[in-house]
Amino acid sequence: MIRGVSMARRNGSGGDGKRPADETAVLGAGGAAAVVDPAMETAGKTRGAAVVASAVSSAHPATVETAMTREQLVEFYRLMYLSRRTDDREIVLKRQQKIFFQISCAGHEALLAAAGMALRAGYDWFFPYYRDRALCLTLGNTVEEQLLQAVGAAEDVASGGRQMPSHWSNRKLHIVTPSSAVATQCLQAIGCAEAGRYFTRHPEAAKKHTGDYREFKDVTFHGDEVTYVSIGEGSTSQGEFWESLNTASNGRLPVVYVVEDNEYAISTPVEANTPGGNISRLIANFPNFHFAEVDGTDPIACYAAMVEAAAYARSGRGPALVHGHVVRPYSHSLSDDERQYRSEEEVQEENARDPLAKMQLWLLREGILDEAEINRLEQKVDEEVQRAADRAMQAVLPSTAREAILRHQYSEDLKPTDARFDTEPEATADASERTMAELLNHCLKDEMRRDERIVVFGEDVADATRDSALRAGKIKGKGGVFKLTAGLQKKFGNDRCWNSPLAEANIVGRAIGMAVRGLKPVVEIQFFDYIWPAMHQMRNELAAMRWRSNGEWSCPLVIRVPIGGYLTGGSIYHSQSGESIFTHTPGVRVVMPSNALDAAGLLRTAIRCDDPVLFLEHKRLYRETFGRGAYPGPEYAIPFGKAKVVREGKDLTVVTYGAVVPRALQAAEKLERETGVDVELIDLRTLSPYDWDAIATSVRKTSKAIVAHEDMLSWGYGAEIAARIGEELFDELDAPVRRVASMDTFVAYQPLLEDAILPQVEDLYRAMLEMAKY
Ligand SMILES: Cc1ncc(C[n+]2csc(CCOP(=O)(O)OP(=O)(O)O)c2C)c(N)n1
Repeated sequence: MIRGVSMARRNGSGGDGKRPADETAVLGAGGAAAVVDPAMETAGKTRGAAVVASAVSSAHPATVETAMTREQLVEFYRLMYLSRRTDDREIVLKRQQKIFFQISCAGHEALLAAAGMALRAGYDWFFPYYRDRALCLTLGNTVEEQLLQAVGAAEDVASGGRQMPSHWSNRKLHIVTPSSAVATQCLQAIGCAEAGRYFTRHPEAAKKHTGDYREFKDVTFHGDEVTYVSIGEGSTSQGEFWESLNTASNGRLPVVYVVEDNEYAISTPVEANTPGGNISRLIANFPNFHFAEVDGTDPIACYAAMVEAAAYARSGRGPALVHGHVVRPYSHSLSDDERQYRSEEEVQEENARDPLAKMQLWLLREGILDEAEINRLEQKVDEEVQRAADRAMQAVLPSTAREAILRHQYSEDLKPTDARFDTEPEATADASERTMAELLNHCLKDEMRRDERIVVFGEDVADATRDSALRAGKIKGKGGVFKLTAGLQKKFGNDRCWNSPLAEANIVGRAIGMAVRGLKPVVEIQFFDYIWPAMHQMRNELAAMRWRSNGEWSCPLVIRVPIGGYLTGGSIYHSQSGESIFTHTPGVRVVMPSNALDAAGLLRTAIRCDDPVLFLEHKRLYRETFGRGAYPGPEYAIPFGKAKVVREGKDLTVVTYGAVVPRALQAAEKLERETGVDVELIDLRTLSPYDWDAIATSVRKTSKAIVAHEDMLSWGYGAEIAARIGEELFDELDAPVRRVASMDTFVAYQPLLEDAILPQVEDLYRAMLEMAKY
């Protein structure tokens, strides 16, 4: 018997050796393969059977070269078999409890090896799905590397033991670190493709620079590169898939999508996810796309479809999407047992389409390999997998030292706390007092002038998308609902400042993909209240990317967000706070200035540093009289983690930030006037990192502490600071630490209610007075 044919279907609870693939299955006979050209679709025609393209048959009608040599065909089979054998070895290792998770590529090998063969490792860019073992092996990832990830070894190149197996990542090959969240990768792939195009148009921007994040972000790009992204059919239900189609289509981006349709999303069949049961039909009207639907178990058809898709995208005509109908011969993962939700008959039917057995039989039938050659090839692969497994079993495991665990949470190269960001304001000719909004706008302009890698996008941030009237000087332009980005598009062009679709995940997901490539997106979320669609990208992607890839990948960027209430009528959806949700997220820096000068200095540091920064701008402070400042020049920067003592005092400490700063100051001044109590007021300015030394020094002096903020009291930012003061400064305290914050509810519309809900000067005054009595 030929060795490969013995590979029977397995399920999660134990390879039960169901019937091997039906020997009547054939390849390249047309099957389900059809390349759908949008133009031909509209003409009512579907080009069928664009499948057979090999050394033995060359009836392919396409213009691109889709023929494969004998060597390529043999290599194709070897890669498919290598992928399957690696899965099988992992399954054994999981059962032996030597690895801790397993999810396979079984049944998807033909489609993915084809994708790998049609694309260029280290030239094109890859955002693969967890099923993409065969793709990664084809690109040059080794079995040993894959098994090192499975054991969680220190030398695991993908993550150093931080990510589950099948979370492919390899810098050299341009395989970008993924999360486990399905569909987020689609938007990142869009950003990646946009960055490639941007650098092609602005090659100067790619040059190395010292003194900021660019020192650590080398840029490579090719004018004809493409970005690959793959996804399961179930996950196409996620909005981020659709948001990505919007931008790929609108921008005619060189993205090659692969939808791996095995008809199941764990136990949920395709018809429950996709209306009509076929994703190709739903997406067929997106303009500028090349679509292909193919039998994903037919290697030759897959290769032809992938070569055509890649050629289309590479030519700059637009994105391509290959929808491959594959099978899932093993359960979803080893944690799943498909016998609970699939009938024996259904499973048997699918067995006949196992791509590995089909390919093997086809090679035999076509005389490309004989039995002995197949046996030799498979034996060599088996030995390779065995050797890799042996080495992986001996691998050194990661250090459990605290510093090692925390390494790469943030940039190890350039910290925003660095002294280089500590500069004095420049005395300029114009000393007039400017608002926070003005100085932020100046800072954006200065930085964009200095650094061509900065791009600004978000909802309504451009001056005018339809720009002819703008360029003709007939209209002034919008520049953001708060006008913070006014004039950027006009000054720096449409490539550097543009309006995004109204989709927050689209903004952040794309920005991540761009930042991976070395651009510096400074994006805007229009209101903090609407940041939530982007939360998935922010927490699971933006914040985690550097840590999860063990420092191999990073996405330093800035997300500017107008935040907060005190607006008189802002109500629930224009007054939210929620900074502690993000300070509770490792990997992202959180900044919240209270005045114009700090805002300018901190935004500059945010832009020049090497970490992702959430830059929270209090709407109420944008144009306030309080805290205006003179333009501090184009180099003024403030390091993160350095609080400002707004008012020195000796009797009690108030720690606060944002819009509570002016309110606390007012309360403190009133208190001193009326009672002589002398309050020390600390403005944290950056919330993560925060200046513990400043807090501790002050509390040691005053022995009393109030933490005040606008966000809700319970589970808020103050809880952490108060707890730490209690833990570390207990002996210094003369009174329990107190918090002043908003009520534990939303902000209401009616101004009387708004006033009652948010902390006011009187609340702060009362708390200070009571605290002073201890
Ligand atoms: C956003 C998100 N929701 C849920 C999950 C849990 N989950 C992991 S895989 C999966 C099914 C995916 O199905 P499909 O996209 O069809 O791919 P397949 O596994 O069948 O290849 C689910 C629900 C997840 N990883 N991410």
